[in-house]
Amino acid sequence: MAATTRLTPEQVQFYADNGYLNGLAPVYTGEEVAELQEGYRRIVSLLYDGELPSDIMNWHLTSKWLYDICANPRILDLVEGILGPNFYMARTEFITKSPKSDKIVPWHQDSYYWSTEKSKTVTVWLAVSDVTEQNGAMKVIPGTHNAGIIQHRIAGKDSILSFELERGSFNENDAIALVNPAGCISMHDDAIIHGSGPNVSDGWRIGFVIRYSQTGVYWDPKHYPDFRMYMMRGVDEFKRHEQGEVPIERFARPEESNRRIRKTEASN
Ligand SMILES: O=C(O)CCC(=O)C(=O)O
Repeated sequence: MAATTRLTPEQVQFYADNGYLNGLAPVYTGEEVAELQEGYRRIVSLLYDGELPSDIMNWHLTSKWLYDICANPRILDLVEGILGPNFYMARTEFITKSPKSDKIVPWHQDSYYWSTEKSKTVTVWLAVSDVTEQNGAMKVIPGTHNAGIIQHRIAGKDSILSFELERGSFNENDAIALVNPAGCISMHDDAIIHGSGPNVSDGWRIGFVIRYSQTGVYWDPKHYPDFRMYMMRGVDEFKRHEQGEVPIERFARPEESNRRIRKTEASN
């Protein structure tokens, strides 16, 4: 079993300067990685005809297996190093790329999409498959989280998202690929410029993405009708959100497809 590790002061400083962290000790090792991948197969088996793994958004509301990943103390210890003592889990999704897929995630800043207060939300990107440059690892442009939010434009047709940054508004040569074996996580700030290229490999690239916010952050229910806050550490001094109920069933899905919800989010 992987040991619980806290971030060192150097790692905290690196995140503050660069807006991301990678190369952390694995969260899941050995047997646990096999269980993680088996869990993924079980959750994907719940998809309706015509749905894709990337339609699995916020199923932590219904699946205890996913909720438990989000509440894993080994992950929370690392997140606490960035967000401090009081934070909640806000949203989750799988971001996947099938073998030989042209789909890309265009360069963007999450807080442009979310309209949440900048640099108070951390994304944990958990590698469910091995993640390599060939299968489309996420890339970040270090330090751009401190440059403010930049205007985005409508994205091209091979894009997984609706908006992208203009090329030329940053230097793509500065990009760092967050390569990781399955069971490891990276973390990134919601204002960092990031994206990912196509999957030119023969295997799937599978990431489970968890967003954690400081308690003061407001996710507007107008845009996020399925939003529930799950306090993960400390106290909620703000009480701006309704606390979610922890699901009971290990593998269960929302009745309604998430497709509609994803569209709503993309048009915010
Ligand atoms: O998985 C990717 O390639 C991009 C992920 C992303 O945009 C995010 O987690 O905010």
